[in-house]
Amino acid sequence: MYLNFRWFGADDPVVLKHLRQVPGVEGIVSALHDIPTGEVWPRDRLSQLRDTIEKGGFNFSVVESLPVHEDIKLGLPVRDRLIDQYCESIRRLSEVGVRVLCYNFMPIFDWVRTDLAMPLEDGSTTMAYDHRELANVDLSRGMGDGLPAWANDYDGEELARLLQAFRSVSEELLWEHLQYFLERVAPAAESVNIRLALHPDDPPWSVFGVPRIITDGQALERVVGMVDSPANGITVCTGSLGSLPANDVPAIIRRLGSRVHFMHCRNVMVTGERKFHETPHLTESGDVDMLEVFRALRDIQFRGPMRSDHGRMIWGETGRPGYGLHDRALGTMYLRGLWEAVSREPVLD
Ligand code: DNO
Repeated sequence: MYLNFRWFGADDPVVLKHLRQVPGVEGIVSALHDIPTGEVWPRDRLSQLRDTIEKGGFNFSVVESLPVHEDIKLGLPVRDRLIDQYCESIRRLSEVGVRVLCYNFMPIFDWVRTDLAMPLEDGSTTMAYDHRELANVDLSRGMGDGLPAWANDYDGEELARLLQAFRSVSEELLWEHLQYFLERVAPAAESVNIRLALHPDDPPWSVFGVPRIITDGQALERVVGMVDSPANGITVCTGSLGSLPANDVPAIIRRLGSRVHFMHCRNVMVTGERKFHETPHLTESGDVDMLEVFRALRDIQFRGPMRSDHGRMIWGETGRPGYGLHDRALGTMYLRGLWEAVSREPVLD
């Protein structure tokens, strides 16, 4: 395992020189966030990003995300050109030394929360989700307004068009579109030594009537079985999977084995049916047994990148919800400590 930190680039309020002071962090997870989905990422922008990261003392090890265009998820004829462009971006990532690519296959919406600053008893704030509150969201105003849709920012009109288009895409059809995509993208990634890491849907159920398929261990096994390439793997996000109590994350890790390409570690507390909030990373704070997650990672001899996922907002920090410096740094130290402990633990048969 090697530790990474997600950094959003030059306009991130979190700066690389502070990340240097978090012991154990070797790599940066980043992306070109301003390139419209579907366009090939420019070489000069990628090398610029790599240079900045290396000057800061880190490796540019992971890209999160290279977003998949909605027309690929819809299976439209234009997908062939879009997939070719996706493969070209992958080749360029390899040229700047990136080894892992995290992406998702959630239609329209990326991760969704209904409260970005729920107060916790300790005076911090955290993000929360309550499925019943989706009914109060006015989608005619587009996504910029109250919904954290990080990869895309469709206006009301575009959103209405997409919601309509996905109405005729069943879960099975979405699976077919994923297979079509992977059959073309996995060989391209394999040939340039990039490991794909599909992120589970967050939350792991349908939102706003749009299908979501990457919701549990069975789905993740289906993904890796679809295209038998060592490049075709998974981001195991403990928080996304953990918001569905039936998901046994350590067992999922053991079954996926060498196809776990990237780890996102955070904790959640499930407080009702399709209702949860994020907590500190510790096992005792939420429903994810982080120690058992780490034992599973040790047992599969995980050598890939890991990052501390969403933190609370603590010590008065403001900024991008979930992505401040302080609580992610605390989380990082906890994860580093768990790794040290499980690595030294005697393994019983
Ligand atoms: C949220 C992130 C997601 C993730 C994408 C991966 O904090 O985990 O936005 O980056 O879903 O494609």
